[in-house]
Amino acid sequence: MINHSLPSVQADDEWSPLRSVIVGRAGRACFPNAPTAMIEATMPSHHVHNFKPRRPFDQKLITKAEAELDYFAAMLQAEGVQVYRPPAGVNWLDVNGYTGAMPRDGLMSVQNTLIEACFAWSCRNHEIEIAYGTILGELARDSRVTIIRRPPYTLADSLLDEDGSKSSPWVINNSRPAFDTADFMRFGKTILGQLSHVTNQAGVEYVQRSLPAGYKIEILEVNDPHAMHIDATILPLREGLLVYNPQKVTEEALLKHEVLANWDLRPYPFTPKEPEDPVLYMTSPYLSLNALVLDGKRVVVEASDQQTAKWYESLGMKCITCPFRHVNSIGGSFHCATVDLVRDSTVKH
Ligand code: DAV
Repeated sequence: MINHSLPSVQADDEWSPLRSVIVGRAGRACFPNAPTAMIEATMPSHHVHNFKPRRPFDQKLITKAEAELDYFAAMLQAEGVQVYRPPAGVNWLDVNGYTGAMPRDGLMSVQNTLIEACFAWSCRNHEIEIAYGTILGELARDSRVTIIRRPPYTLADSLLDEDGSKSSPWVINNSRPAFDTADFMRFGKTILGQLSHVTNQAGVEYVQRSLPAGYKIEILEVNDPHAMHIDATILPLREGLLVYNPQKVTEEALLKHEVLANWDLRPYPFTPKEPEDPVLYMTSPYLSLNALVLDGKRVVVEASDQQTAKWYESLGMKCITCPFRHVNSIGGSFHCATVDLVRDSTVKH
């Protein structure tokens, strides 16, 4: 299904009206089997012991997460958004993988280009092909679109120094490009990114080389010793309004970026706590900032998160609520679980 009026990929910010999107599916999701040093660097310390090789998430948790993803996808379709889904029932245990519920980590649209991540975690090496390969094939039928698949040299298993030494704050070295696409946020021609335990300088340079002409990456200075993904640190709700996690980034750091010069920058005012059931195995409790904006006026918020919904409404947004706590438990919220493929940009940034 190709919409012939718009390319199958055309999006360069986080807030213009959403027309087409991928919504993930959990499948038989497992705790990702990454080296202990990588898990310890990134995951909540009280959950590290759960990350054992070939350990699926609890089936009841997955069943509920799938139902939430289906409901969310149906809600987007009812809003007129074209929704692509990965195949149902992928057994990630068989392939020693993680899940198909978190497409944002591995795919990023910039204008008419879709970039595949060069994951640092080798248990994710086949995730994009298995979960989204068919979708990418369909999108690629549009000759106006460029899809940049991960080249084999970026699969080198060289990111951890054998002697366990570290010459930077990050657990990975710079021996080959590594990045998760969730370490970048699009603000038009400027993309703000962060270095993290899964994104190195070579990865940032690879993304920069892959961008369409005229687009550039700027690295945001964050204070996040466990950094992995920037999409619970900053959230642009519309052009000119950004919410940020004051534990991880300062207004001063944000204002170093020209693209945010005239923006209203609002620190998230609450200190969220991890729910008791289901727990957040893989993230901080700041998932309210991991939201999906439909069109700069409406934002999708987790159904139980009334305080955030009220606050976003006080900032002039309309909130659409959707249950998502079981998806949250396995790795992220609405931003993580989606990849926006087409947004109607009216403003040229
Ligand atoms: O704050 O733990 C969550 C984003 C996951 N993609 C965090 C980052």
